[in-house]
Amino acid sequence: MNVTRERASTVLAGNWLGASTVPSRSLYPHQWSWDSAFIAFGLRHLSPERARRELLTLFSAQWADGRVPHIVFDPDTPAEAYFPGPSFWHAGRTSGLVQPPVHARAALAVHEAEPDHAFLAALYPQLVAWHDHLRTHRDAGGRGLVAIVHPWESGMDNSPVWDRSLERVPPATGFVRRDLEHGAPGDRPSDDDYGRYVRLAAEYRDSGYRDIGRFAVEDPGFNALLADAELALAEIAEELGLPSAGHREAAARVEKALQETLWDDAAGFFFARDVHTGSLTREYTCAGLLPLVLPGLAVAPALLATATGPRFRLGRVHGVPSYDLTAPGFDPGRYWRGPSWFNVGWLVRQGLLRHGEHVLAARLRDDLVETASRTGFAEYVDPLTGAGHGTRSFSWTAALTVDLLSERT
Ligand code: 2M8
Repeated sequence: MNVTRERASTVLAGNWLGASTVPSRSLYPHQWSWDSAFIAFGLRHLSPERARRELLTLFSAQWADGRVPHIVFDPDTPAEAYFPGPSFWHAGRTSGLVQPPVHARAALAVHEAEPDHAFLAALYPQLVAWHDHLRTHRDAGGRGLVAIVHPWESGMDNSPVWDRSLERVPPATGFVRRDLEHGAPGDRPSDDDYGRYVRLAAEYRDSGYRDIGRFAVEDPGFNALLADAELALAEIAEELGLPSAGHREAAARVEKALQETLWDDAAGFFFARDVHTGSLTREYTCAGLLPLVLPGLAVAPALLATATGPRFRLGRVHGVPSYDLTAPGFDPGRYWRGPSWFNVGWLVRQGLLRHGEHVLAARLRDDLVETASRTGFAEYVDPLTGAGHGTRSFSWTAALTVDLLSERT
């Protein structure tokens, strides 16, 4: 076996809890929603059974209203290992937030690695309920797009795109950050930002996880991944001999709304929209590149031009920078404010392949594999130097490396 693949496999074995995988033993010692989907993309090559278990364990924690919680807490991990832990959320063994819906695509990929109709049939109604939940409970702007109610729901927690919308949230105090025990403060969010996250989460909790509160944003990344997930669901339905047209229509509706609402033609970019003010936040973040995953995206050539231009320099830096390289606030090491993350690089590469950009896709793949291996599967890397940041032995970095290596052979 290839040495890098073997090391990645060892990381995933070390982070396996028996029925799911933690993103990191130290920094994130529970199960995270979109992490598990990315982990399944890698596990399917090592053990399809573990990949199926990963997703089924996550969906065993699905709420009656269809939401898939962003964290499923491990009962055997001490309460003080992560904040906010189970006692904060008042939601049994989960949190009450969500993360981007990449699960249908992951389930399909796991099935492709080792066909298992019983697995698909078990998950299909749960995936349908999950997407329905987003459509019915989160269309805060009334335009057919999902609004996130907390930066954590984007998966890109500390992105500069939330700064303006977070100004109306006073930071909470009187809690102990656990993340700083494992991560360098210069790599992590500031205390004020963390205080705002805690305040927002507490307010949402106190509304019974119902109210769209002070923070409601239509994020192009989240919505593009939902449209892609509907396309995956259509393929799953076809595998199961079920009607699929409804899923393709749902995908087309989100894609149309994305283009009509969040696309700025002059900028050649998708921006997030603050539902409360109705205006676009004109920050160039990697979330705005994620609509590339949609094969029918009409504006793909213009978006690719932005991706390869000075703001992201795709193919000429390490990975895909999380934030505009030319912005004054660009910080190559700080959480979601500049560094490159492997899941984003992997998703953008999928987009490149879907739009026929094979040379650029190959360059990005080689870079991702080399960087992951050299940094000990870092959580994120400096796009300019390739230096590792955040925690190491990070599960999705290892899993997506296995996936990229499997494709190559
Ligand atoms: C980060 O988010 C968590 C909160 O959910 C945190 O900062 O404590 C993000 O990078 C997110 O995308 C990821 O899913 C999570 C676990 O890896 O960590």
